[in-house]
Amino acid sequence: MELQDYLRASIQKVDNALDTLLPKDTTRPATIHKAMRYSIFAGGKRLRPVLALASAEVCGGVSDAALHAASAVECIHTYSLIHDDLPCMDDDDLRRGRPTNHKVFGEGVAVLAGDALLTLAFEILAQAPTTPRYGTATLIGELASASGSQWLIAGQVLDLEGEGKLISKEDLQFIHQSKTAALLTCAIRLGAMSADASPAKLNALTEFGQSLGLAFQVIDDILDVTQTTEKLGKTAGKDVAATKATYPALFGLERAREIASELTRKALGALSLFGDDATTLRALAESLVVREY
Ligand code: GRG
Repeated sequence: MELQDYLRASIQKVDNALDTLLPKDTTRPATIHKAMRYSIFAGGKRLRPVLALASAEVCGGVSDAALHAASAVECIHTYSLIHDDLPCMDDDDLRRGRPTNHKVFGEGVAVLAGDALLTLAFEILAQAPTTPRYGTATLIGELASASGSQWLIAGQVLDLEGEGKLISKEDLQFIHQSKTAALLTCAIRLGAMSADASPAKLNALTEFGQSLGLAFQVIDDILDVTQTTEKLGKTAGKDVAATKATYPALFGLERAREIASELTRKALGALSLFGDDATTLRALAESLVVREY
């Protein structure tokens, strides 16, 4: 199947799952459920859920078994975007091509919509089918760790503290690993777990996720300086305006591009164990390095 067709079919499955798993927007209190659905269905790329589905398949499983994991990770991702856009964080007006959650629903409801998506993620994952190797506690522990104060939130804290400061290459890499690569890797690992992946396959996919996640954030840094707000669906040039440490700021645009390609090659190398079974994951990784938004 061509990558575009695979993406279309997978995104449709994920959207259907999210539509079933999120409370209806008429459920009381309607405001909070409208706000949650507003950001979840705002047209994100659904990269993390698609990676979860493809990782289940590469381990010999079926994508449907990974839908709870995929949806849970997308809920965490969307909560982080809603909170990141708040005036007390990045203070942004535009996300996924639409006014940010707090611009539409107000700051109080936006905070609560983020909180509710964070909590719902664990409720969804608690309902995920389990396998002989991976029970509910393992799945929940994976998501809690990736979203917690040593990964996702660590990245955000260091990002906030690093504004306007000159930071080292090592610190920048740690921020990117924490705020981006950890959740992306978690999506991949949870997908693999839904297929009862062997430890060797899980390790290979973890390495794949860590390199791909870092490459994804380096490219995100590059797009912030090379693309328009219209194309990105979020405000371009924010990193420069906030004097944030980024790969282009630290290494220059050309070297940042090379680093993204090197990381993508490293990610592809981690898939060798899977041979031809990893065609979809390879195509996905290759498409990310040339993406324009
Ligand atoms: C816990 C508040 C809080 C934040 C954690 C994730 C994060 C740190 C902040 C969000 C903003 C940001 C720059 C995150 C880095 C990860 C990233 C590139 C997010 C955008 O992901 P895409 O491009 O977004 O996959 P879509 O909208 O397509 O889903």
